Amino acid sequence: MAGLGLGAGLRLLRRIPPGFGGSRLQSTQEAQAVLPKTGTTTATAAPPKAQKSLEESKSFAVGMFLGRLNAEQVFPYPSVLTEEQEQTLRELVGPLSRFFEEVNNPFKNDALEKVEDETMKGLKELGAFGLQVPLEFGGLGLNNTQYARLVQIVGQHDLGVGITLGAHQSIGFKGLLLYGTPPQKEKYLPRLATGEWMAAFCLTEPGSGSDAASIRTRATPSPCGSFWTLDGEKIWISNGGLAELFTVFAQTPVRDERSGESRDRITAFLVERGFGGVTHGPSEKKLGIRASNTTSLHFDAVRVPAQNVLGGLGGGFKVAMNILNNGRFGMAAAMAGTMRGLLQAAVSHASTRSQFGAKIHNFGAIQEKLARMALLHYVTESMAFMISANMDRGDPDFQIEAAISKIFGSEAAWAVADECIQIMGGMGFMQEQGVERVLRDLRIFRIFEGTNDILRLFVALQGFQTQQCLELFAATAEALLLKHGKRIVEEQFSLKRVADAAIDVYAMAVVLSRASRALNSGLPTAQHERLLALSWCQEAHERVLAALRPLPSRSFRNFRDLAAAVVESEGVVVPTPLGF
Ligand code: MYA
Repeated sequence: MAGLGLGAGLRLLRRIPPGFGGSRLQSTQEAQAVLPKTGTTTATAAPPKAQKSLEESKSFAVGMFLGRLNAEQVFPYPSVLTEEQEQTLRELVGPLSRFFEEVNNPFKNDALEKVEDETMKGLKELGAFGLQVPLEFGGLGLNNTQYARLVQIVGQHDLGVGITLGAHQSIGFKGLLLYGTPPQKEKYLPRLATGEWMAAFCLTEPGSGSDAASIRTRATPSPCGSFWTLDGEKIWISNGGLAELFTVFAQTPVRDERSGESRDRITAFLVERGFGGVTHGPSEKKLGIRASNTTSLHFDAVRVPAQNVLGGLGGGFKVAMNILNNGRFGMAAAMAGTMRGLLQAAVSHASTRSQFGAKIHNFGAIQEKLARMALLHYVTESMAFMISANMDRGDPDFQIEAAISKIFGSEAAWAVADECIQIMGGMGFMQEQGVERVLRDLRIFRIFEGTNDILRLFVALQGFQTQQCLELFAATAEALLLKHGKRIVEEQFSLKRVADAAIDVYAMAVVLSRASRALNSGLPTAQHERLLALSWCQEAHERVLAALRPLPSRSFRNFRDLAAAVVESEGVVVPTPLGF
């Protein structure tokens, strides 16, 4: 695990008292002391607040690891829209859906490797570039729940367009919304809201992917203090070739108040293309989301005014993390939309295609696939709107849940696309059906905005930091901590299983909540939702038990040895059965 600090976990483990043998933290204060200060905020609020004490945290996921059922954030299933907000949303849903059905052409965008000019123009007219920008700056002023509903529509029709819009507002200028000063907002938001200017988020570098803290782009202060000189290279930047405004993360010298020494810390900057010295590489050739623009970016002695520091000197790592935390539910919403479209395509085929004298939806093998696809969709959609509502209510702790929803949604959508193609058989493999494009587009969602592997470590380690867990979590966590001590952060085999169990427990709570609401309100779909929830929970329960069952360390050692041999041989180790 060289290079991957997940340092908060390490720092925590350094604080475990010598001889820690399953004894729990004595007090909430002790537990609180080891939790990272992962302050978060809603899109339009002031900069993130410090994390409240564990006792006060309403997060279901934090509670889960504390051995406490924090039901309040999850039950009843939240409804946050006022009548007016619902009305505004209804007035947007129709035109946006029609736009995607009648104007946008995902086949053409994919083939052209850009979003068609007419489509871009139409999206701007609809206000799609400023969905969450406050009204006073020319945006639509939507909250997270309203945004999620619209993102679903985009995700259902064209993920390439979704990334163009998402890279702009979900991460490109989200930092400006979260941390911008009033003059920064006044200067940039109006142009960004209309789409006159596009934005991009510049974190990743050739040598820095998952290990975000290792970036090498550097900003040096001028002697007079009025500007910074920015130098460095960023890669795989969505909207890199289109954007006029970049949120750029760079190392900066920061004086340590106590020691007086200068050390490097990350700072975020708002960088205009027009500052000079900003160039981009050619558009990358990609497996999917081809309609979106991806390029490298080069910053060569760019003069950035001091007032363009975003979120304070040295605060850039937290700025980056909180932008990502705030955007992740949007990915789950987009995935829920994609699955809705895929299920429609699969059903349309299964209910018209006859084989062996019957429509194929009558066969058990197809029925199981359709049912599982519906389950995965239901869970993802329930998570996305649960989290957006939690954020809209001002619940400060949602980052573990948001990471869970991103992991779950991206894997669910991949599985649903795969099964959709399987149901459609040879037809699904053909370009003209459009599902092969969706499959290609979906592959990146398990990789970007934090790989699912890194996010699983984040979920498990954040949970471990509380040191007390629901019964089985407690037993597992303690056993693992006892066994591995400070080296637990390196035990990725075990951490993955704990994260998988946490994801399943959260998914169960969310669908139980949504189905209960449907039953209590007598919705026409209530019985169907009850069945979805029950079916999901039966299997998820078994998976949790299996994931937390101690695995013989031999299994992990075997994986390690097998991988080492493959690496050593630079590929397959054994010859063919013929021996040559
Ligand atoms: S953008 C590129 C995405 N890149 C990443 O996601 C990078 C992944 N890496 C990381 O996140 C970090 O490096 C990790 C930490 C997590 C591995 N929230 O010592 P540490 C705090 C708040 O553990 P490290 C892209 O892909 C921590 O508590 N705080 O850090 C484009 C500690 O604080 P303190 C956090 O070991 C996609 C400090 O930071 C968090 O170095 C395009 C240091 O922690 C957190 N999460 O590694 C998408 N994590 O010092 C388009 C850590 O106080 C959008 N900390 O104890 C599409 C939208 C959908 C469509 C929309 C349609 C409209």
